[in-house]
Amino acid sequence: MRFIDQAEVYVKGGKGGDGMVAFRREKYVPTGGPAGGNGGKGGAVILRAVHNLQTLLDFRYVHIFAAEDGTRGGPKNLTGASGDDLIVDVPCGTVIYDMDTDECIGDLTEPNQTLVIAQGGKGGLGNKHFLSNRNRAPEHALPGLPGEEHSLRLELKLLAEVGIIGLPNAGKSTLISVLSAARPKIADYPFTTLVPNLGVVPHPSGDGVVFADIPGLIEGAHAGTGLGHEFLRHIERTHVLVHLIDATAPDPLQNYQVIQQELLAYGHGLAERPQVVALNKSDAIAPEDLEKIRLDLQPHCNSHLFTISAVAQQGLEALLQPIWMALDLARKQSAEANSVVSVPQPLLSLSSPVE
Ligand SMILES: Nc1nc2c(ncn2[C@@H]2O[C@H](COP(=O)(O)OP(=O)(O)OP(=O)(O)O)[C@@H](O)[C@H]2O)c(=O)[nH]1
Ligand SMILES: [Mg+2]
Repeated sequence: MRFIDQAEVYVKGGKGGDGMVAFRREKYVPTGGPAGGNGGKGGAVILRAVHNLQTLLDFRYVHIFAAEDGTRGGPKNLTGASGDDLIVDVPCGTVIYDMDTDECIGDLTEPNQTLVIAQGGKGGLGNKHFLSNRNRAPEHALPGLPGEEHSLRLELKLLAEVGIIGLPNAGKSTLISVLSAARPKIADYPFTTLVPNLGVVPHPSGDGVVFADIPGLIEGAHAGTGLGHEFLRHIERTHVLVHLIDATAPDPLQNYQVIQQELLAYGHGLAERPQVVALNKSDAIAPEDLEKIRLDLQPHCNSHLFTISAVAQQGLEALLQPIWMALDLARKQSAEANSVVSVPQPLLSLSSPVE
């Protein structure tokens, strides 16, 4: 199964309508003068972020988005109709690149945020416009201009604030399924999860927080082994990581270290991201063995090591507390940082929501 979080699309603004050559013809007015109207403006292609889309899957089937052309001017000075704008919905978190220059031209993060990606062409002037003292009967009009065209690459970086990571089979999908309404596939073999699953977990404030169950990482993930690099890219934008370790695995400590190593090797600050570490599957292991693993592992963790059973839903409340604390702190810090850092202007104008 291919993971769709990138898509290539071609967008084209509508062509402006042609200007018209026409003359007034009225009874008893022998030389009526030019009366050809201007062509209408072509429609624009506008990308709009919506919260009810989670993937770029739709773009696998439709790649070409062309807005409507303006119609040509009419006689009696009638301006042609403008072409309708074409609004293309994308998931929140879609980053837009120009394929020709590889330049980032926009980043749609908030619901209803829009980006005019291809302007429509202007309508051509009708012959009335060319009336002058020297030319009382202009016989020409201008054609409409073509709309802008771009080949774009859309990239979706999931906007989950909390990422659940760990080796395959650690119980990540099980955890998200008990914390949220998400119902991902769960199975006792590695790489069950091939695409990140999102789930909304209720925050004590009453708000919902998006968690992402990231497909299992393995050694070498940072260099592209397994589904690796793809998914590390997705957790770049999370504020907090929940690192799950299978307590029933032959060597939980080594499992922990493999993931830490991958985060470090990938860079982008992932290794410094606040991490809540938990040993999972406590129901399936004798208490004394569990204690031994805990003592083994705790000195290597920077924070408290939690013990949970996702299946038996034990220890989950305690696990959520440090997640909310770390998240609230990270949100505060990022709000402060955003208020001082000036964001580079995108190439094309980001506009307010479309009416
Ligand atoms: N006994 C026990 N088994 C669990 C627990 N959590 C998960 N499992 C089992 O562990 C297996 C793997 O669980 P998943 O949730 O699919 O694991 P995952 O980390 O999402 O795995 P990948 O998607 O392959 O990376 C399944 O058979 C689960 O039923 C737990 O708390 N206790
Ligand atoms: Mg899974």
